[in-house]
Parts: sequence; C-alpha cells; structure tokens
Amino acid sequence: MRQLLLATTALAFAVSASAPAFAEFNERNIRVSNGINADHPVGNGINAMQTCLDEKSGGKLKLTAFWGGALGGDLQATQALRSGVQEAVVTSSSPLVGIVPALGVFDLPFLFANSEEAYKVLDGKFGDMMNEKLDAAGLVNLAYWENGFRNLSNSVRPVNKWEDLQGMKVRVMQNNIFLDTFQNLGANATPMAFGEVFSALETKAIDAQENPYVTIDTSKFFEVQKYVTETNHAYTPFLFLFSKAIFNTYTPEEQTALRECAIVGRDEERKVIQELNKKSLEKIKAEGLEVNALSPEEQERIREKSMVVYEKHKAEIGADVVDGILAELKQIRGK
Ligand code: TF8
Repeated sequence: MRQLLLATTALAFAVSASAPAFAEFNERNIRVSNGINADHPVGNGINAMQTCLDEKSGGKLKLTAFWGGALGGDLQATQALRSGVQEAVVTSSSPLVGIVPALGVFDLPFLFANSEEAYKVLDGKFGDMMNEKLDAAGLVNLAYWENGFRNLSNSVRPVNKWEDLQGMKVRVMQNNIFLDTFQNLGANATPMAFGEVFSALETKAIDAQENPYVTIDTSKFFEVQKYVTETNHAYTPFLFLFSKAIFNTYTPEEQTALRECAIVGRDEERKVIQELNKKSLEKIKAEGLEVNALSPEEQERIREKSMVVYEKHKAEIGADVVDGILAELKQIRGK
C-alpha cells in the first residue's frame, strides 16, 4: 500500500513537472508606440505594467516601448494597429476623431473640472461605451491613461485674457474641435502632428502650443517658448490601444493579463503625473519662462466664450454622446 502511494505521488509529481509552466501564455513581443519621450510618466506606467505581466505570464508577455514618435505619429501608429501590423499605441484620443467621431467629446473645452471627475467618467460606464465604439473600429482600448489638463505656452506675450490670443499662431492637434476653440478665441490656429511641434516652435513657424506641464517639460518645449498660461482649457485622456486583429489571436489568459496589467500601469502613470506636474512647473519656471494663471473672472469669460463650440460640434460627435457625458457629470457633481 505504502509502495503504491509513493509510486502514485511520484507519478503525480512527474506529470505536473513535465507540464510546461504558464502553458496558456506564448512568447509575445508587444511593440508600444509613443509620441512623447521615455521620461514622461507613461514610461513609469509601462514599467509597472511590465512587472505585472512578468508575474502573470512568467515573463512571456514582453512590452517594447518606442518613444518620440519613432514608429510614427499618433494617427499613423493607430492606423497600423487597425491593419494588424503593429500591436499597441499610447495615443491622445484627439487625433483619432476621423476614425471614431464620438471621441471628440473629450476635446470639448472646459468639460472636466478636475482629474477625479475625468477618472470616474473614463473608468466607468461612459468609458466602456466609448470602448465599444473603438472596438467596432478595430481597436481594443485596454485602459484610459492620462495625458492631462492642457496649458498654453507661447513665445510672444503673456496671455491674461482671451483677447491676448488675437492673431497668435497656435498649433492645435489635428482635430476640428480644438481648431474651432482657438479660432473662436481669435487665435490663428494651425493643426499639426505632435512630432513637428518642436521644430515649428523653434523656427517660429508657430508661436504657441498647448499641452500639459509634463509634456512641455519632457518634450523640451520650454527651450523654445517664453510664456506659459495655466488655462486648463481641456483634459485629454490617453488611450492604451491594442490592435484588435492581433488581440483576437491571443489566448483568453493573455488577453486578461493585458487588460488587468494595463490598469496597474494606468494607476502608476496617473500617480506619477500628479507628482511630476508640480516638478515640471518648477522646472519650466527655473528655465526662465514666465508663468501666469488666469484670474477667476478671465477664466470664466474664456469658458463662457467657448461654450459655442459645444453646440457647433454636437451633431458630429453625436447628440446622445454629448448629452450622455453632461448628464453623467451632473450626477458626479451632485447638481
Ligand atoms: C498632442 C498630444 C500629444 C500626445 C503624444 C504624442 O499635443 O497631447 O502630446 O498625443 O502621445 O499632440
């Protein structure tokens, strides 16, 4: 009896030892395209996501990040995902409105009042609804990461009121809502891919651009700008997009690990952004830029002036989508 027991135990051990570890996982090299640089908090997020993937997949799911637009700009990389030739991209939603018009909702000026509000909307039902639209366009959004609240920088004059934007050549993302927002304020708005912004500022082809402090810092725009105004005129999310064509060839375990670890990465990225935002602002000041905030009155005037953009773009975004987010925000704000 004892002999038999030992033999069966030994056999059981032999079987489990011969079954390969992490059998549900295959070796995958996942290329992740980024327009921003490696020292942006997205870098911290990707590291945290990798640590999580290492644990879940026994090191089989590997992320390889490319920075500074090395694999092309946001739009180009996203199209590569749709045609199934590249795995992933971390991109702003704004340049993708030609693919999914509803994404334009996030570009509406002064939509979110703070990041907590944005997190609730993006990580909740509304975010899921947008993910379905992305899915129908061949894109799996693993999670909403943070780009953040956008501020204006320029090389001509301090901006204390919207009238100061008169005639200023402002680069905007390739997006009609941003274009209209700045034109409506009197600026000479020019759509341009992110990768061209630094040299356009340097050669004075444009005077101004708008991005969160961490981007003005990590993309070194402070080297070619003189003034920064804390406008907080829009909060744009990052999408961690995966090619649906490629995702569909992965095992369910691989897919789940990617979704779960993208959330781990998201939380780290958002945390680091909050910390770095303050440091980036200090650095921008230390580099000699003049930074000002809008007075509450001017902030309110610019907000009111910008509200026409909502009506103008409601139909193209989808009336249900615009009304849906406004209703959800009302609920979150409790008024
Ligand atoms: C922009 C965006 C970009 C990001 C980045 C290229 O201004 O805010 O900074 O989409 O991934 O174009």
